[in-house]
Amino acid sequence: MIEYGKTSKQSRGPAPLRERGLALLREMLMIRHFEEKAAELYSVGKIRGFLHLYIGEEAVAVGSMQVLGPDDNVVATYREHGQALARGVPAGAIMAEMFGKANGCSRGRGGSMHIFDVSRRFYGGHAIVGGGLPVAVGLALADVLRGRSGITVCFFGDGAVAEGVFHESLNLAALWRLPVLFLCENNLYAMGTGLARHQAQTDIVRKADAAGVPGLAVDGMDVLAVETAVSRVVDAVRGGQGPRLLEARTYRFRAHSMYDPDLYRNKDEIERWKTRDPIALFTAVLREQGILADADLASLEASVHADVAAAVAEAEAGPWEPVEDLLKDVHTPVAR
Ligand SMILES: Cc1ncc(C[n+]2csc(CCOP(=O)(O)OP(=O)(O)O)c2C)c(N)n1
Ligand SMILES: [Mg+2]
Repeated sequence: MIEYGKTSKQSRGPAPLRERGLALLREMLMIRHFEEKAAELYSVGKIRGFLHLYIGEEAVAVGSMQVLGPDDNVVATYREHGQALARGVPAGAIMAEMFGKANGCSRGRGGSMHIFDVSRRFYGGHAIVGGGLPVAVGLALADVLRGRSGITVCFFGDGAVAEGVFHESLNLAALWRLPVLFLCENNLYAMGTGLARHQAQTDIVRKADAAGVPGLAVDGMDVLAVETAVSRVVDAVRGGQGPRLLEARTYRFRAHSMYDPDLYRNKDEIERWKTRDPIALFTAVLREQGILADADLASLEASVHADVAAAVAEAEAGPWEPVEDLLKDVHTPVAR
């Protein structure tokens, strides 16, 4: 039988195995199809600016988000559509944001890299590599000072471990025993630069250890393994033991961004990783256990396609911000 981690969602009442398995699969399929549609819309100029796809990494966002409750904070990077969808940010609000429409979750001002939804404690979307790390530490400190019980999960890439702010953020979080889970999505590349090309120490768990933050690594292509590992480290963080780091080993199947010709990776390497596609792996698990029949998969696919189509329709129908509002909220008047 598939083993599920002891998660907070689970503690709200164990859903039947079949229902939970299909829900996890649906969330991953939603991210995959949402992004495939975004790529298509980018190529016809409906979405402009930068667009970084999460395709291949879906198990990390979906597995980890199962463990979080509404009082927890999430901070992500510019590759954040997956985390935003898994956190429950409405697909239409994300799509409209990418269209630059006023009904976008950041009112069309931020685009793909700046998905934000305070009502769901989803604090970005950060275009600066490592930019979310100190924000996460600040959110956790605010929770402690206000006596709130939530924890903060900060997603960041392997490229961010090269930034000074990574070490500073881990140091402060450890020193003040702040409730932060640093979740490194190690997809082996920072744009076109492989981890071993810019780091002498490529073991990210050891780097965290040096800052006084215990860490763990997990197979980021296995949604159940991610859920279980996150559940384990989150138990420690919630229990007041201070911050933890989880390194999810994953891979992006697409180029860094829509502008990247992807010439630095060996095609065989990409194909090898595709044999561990998180959606295909989990589909196989569910089939083996008799949880998923062909008809279930077909109906999941159909309902996800319908949701993506509805999100696009919402974005298309949304208004543009009036030109006279363009300077609104750009400058704060200084009181003299
Ligand atoms: C401070 C800073 N330096 C450089 C960049 C340019 N840049 C954008 S994405 C990126 C790679 C980051 O890679 P990683 O953290 O591994 O995330 P991934 O794209 O793999 O998800 C770089 C260097 C930036 N946005 N911010
Ligand atoms: Mg990376």
